[in-house]
Formats: sequence, C-alpha cells, structure tokens
Amino acid sequence: MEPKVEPEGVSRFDGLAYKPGELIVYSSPLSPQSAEAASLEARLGVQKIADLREPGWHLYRVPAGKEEQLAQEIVASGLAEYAQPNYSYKLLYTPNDPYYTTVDVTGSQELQFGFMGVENAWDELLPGGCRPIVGVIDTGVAYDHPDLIENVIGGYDFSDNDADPYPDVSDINNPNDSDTDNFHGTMVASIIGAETNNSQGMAGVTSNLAYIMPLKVFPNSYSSTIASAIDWAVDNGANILNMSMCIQDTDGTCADLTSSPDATIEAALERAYNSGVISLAASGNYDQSFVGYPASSQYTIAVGATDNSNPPERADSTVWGTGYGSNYGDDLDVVAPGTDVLGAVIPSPTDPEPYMWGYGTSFATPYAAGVMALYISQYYAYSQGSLPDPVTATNCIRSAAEDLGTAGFDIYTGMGMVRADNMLDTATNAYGCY
Ligand SMILES: [Ca+2]
Ligand SMILES: [Ca+2]
Ligand SMILES: [Ca+2]
Ligand SMILES: [Ca+2]
Repeated sequence: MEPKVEPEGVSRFDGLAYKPGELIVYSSPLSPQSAEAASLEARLGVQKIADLREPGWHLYRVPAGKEEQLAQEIVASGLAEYAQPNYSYKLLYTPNDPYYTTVDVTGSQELQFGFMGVENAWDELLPGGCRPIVGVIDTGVAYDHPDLIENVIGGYDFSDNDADPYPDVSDINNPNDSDTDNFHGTMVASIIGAETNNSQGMAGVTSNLAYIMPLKVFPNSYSSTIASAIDWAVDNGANILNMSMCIQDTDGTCADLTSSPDATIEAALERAYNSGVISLAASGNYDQSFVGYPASSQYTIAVGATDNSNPPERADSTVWGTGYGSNYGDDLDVVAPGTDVLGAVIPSPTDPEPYMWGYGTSFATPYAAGVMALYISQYYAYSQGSLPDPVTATNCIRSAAEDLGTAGFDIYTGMGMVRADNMLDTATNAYGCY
C-alpha cells in the first residue's frame, strides 16, 4: 500500500470564497489528544463543532474575520498539522436557453438577471417549495408559444367576456393596424414564466417554478373590466397580480391619482390584499414626477425601471427618448431592469417562435413579480406550508433591495434594485423576510 500523504501547514486563503467563522483542520494520531487539545482550544479561542467522516478531519468554529490568523495559530500550537478555510463551492448552472446571453443594444437577460441576483437565488431554493400562480392582467397570453406552453394555466378574457384569453390576433402581421399592443401580455408573461433551461428561446425569472394565469382586459381596459379580473384572480387561486399599466390622462400619458385612487379598482385591490394576494404595478413610462395608478395604490408594490448601466440608474429620456422615462415619486417602492428586455411574442404562421426586445416599466414589473414568485415558493418551503402575507412580502422586497443612487430611499429608484438572492436568503434572514 502506498504511504498516505498527510496534509501539513495552512492552505490558501487569498482570492477564494469560504464560510466565515469556520476552519477545517486535520490532526494526525500524534496530535495532542483530549485534555491537552481542550486547553489549546481554549487558549486559541476555537471550538470543535463536528468530526468529518474521514478520521482526523474536524470542523472548527473560530471568530469570523480571523480565520487565516487562527489557521496559522492552530498549526503553530501543534493542535493540528493542517488547517484550511471551509471553501465555498457554487453550481455551474447557467440556463442553456440560446437567447439568454444575446445582447440587444445595451441589455441581455444574463446581465439583467445578474443585477437582480436571480441565478444565485435559484441556487438558494430549498426543497419543498410551491408553484405560485401569477395573474397577468394584460392583453392576453399566447399560450401556444413553444417557450410558454408548459407554464400557462387557464384564465379568462374580461375584455371580450369569454373563456379564451388568447390575444386578439387580427392585426399581428399588420403594422398599420392601430391596435398593435397585443404582444404586450405575452411578453410580460414570458419574462415571468418562459420555460427555462429547455435549450429553447429565452429564460424566465421563475425558472419553471410559477404558473401564469392570463387575465385579458385589453382592449376594453376600463375600471369595471380590470376590477372583474382582479376579483376573478383572487377567487381562482392567484398568489400574485402583475399590472403593467396605468390609468391614462386625456393626453395619453399616466394620470396622477396619488391622492384620489380609482375607488372601483381600489376596492378590488383591497380585497386582494386582504385575501393574501400580492399585487405589483408599473410606475409609468412618461418621465412624470409621480407614480401612476394602480402603482400608487397603498395595496400595490410600485415598480420603476432602470437602464443597463452598472450600477443601474433610473431609465430616463436619454435612454428611452424624449418624453419617456420611468415615472418616479414618493410612492415608488423598487426598481428592476426595464431597458432592452427580451420577451416572447405572438406566434404566426411565418414565425412560430417569435421574440422581441422592449423597454418600459411594463417589463420591469414582471421581473419584480417573478422574483416575488420565487420568494413565495421559498417562504412556503422554509415555513413548511405557509405563504407570506402582502405586508411581509412588501417589507421583504423593499428591505432586500440593493440601494441605488443617493443613500437610502430616493424618489428615482425607491428602495433600489430588486434582489432575488437577498429575498431568498433563509440562512441569515438578514432582510427579515422569514
Ligand atoms: Ca377571447
Ligand atoms: Ca426557454
Ligand atoms: Ca403602491
Ligand atoms: Ca437610494
């Protein structure tokens, strides 16, 4: 038998990630035993917390920040022959969807998911999560898109009052048709729930964890229609509502309802809130110094949009063009990427699997809603079967956000960039989410 090489000394610390407050040591049978070891441990201020499976290998607790110093002292004292950090390993998982890394002008999914810590959040998911249902109150969803088909459940068309929430498609190949917004809901739905890691198209923030419930309210997008959609979603099991819309002024921009909400919608949102449904809404795209409605409602989380600079900044007219920019104000909660965002759109005979890039708070909001769905699933796993109420979820997305711009809350970026990895951190619960 080959003589076994026994490790000696202290291994590398610089440039490697490791667990704070821990060391792994190896002590041969010749090392101090029992009483002598105990007195050395006490003198050094270290504590053995576990024996590893291999004989001679132990896990020690040491003061955080002093790992390298104590590794040296442990070896110098003779307590052990070898000490190393408890190195950190990560999954080498990047979704294989071919458009995940495709850059359009300034943005890619990979970059934007990175701003929100989404890939790291996927790694943090505990077993036993649920599959939240995200109601997309919008122009309908093309549920036959090959990159969406598995993740869309039944919904309703409140605009036409029928059971089929497929977008109105009469105009999809006619760019001169005035009603050209039909792609919108499909794009929103795909940002949340496109099939991920299926070697096809794009990725979705929820990585196949959420269901999309299409709630079509356009083109007849009036208070009564939207209130019906909210009520129906609550009664049919939605956990989250995504509203990438604002009430419009007669000039076609968002109206300021910060002091007097639409009472019809407000009543429906209040009922949703009291039923445990978490609602998110877009702040608006018109560079206005107030948050549009329903984002300004006390029952919704208002989501603004950033550009793709690093660190990201509010998307303003220099990015989106004159007259456009992410609406801002005291009611803004958080921001998410909203510039050059990839989404799926409506298939046609000539293009059975289409995608496009767009900008707007409309696309920042589903990013945030998707992250919220990951949080709900994680909360369910961590608590073994319960769901976060809207108060807890709102506090979580705000406190876990990454501060941007001037320190603390500011009217341009609210509490900052949505951070999925922080929201899913059950290990330290540093943001009070659990
Ligand atoms: Ca229909
Ligand atoms: Ca895909
Ligand atoms: Ca709000
Ligand atoms: Ca700030």
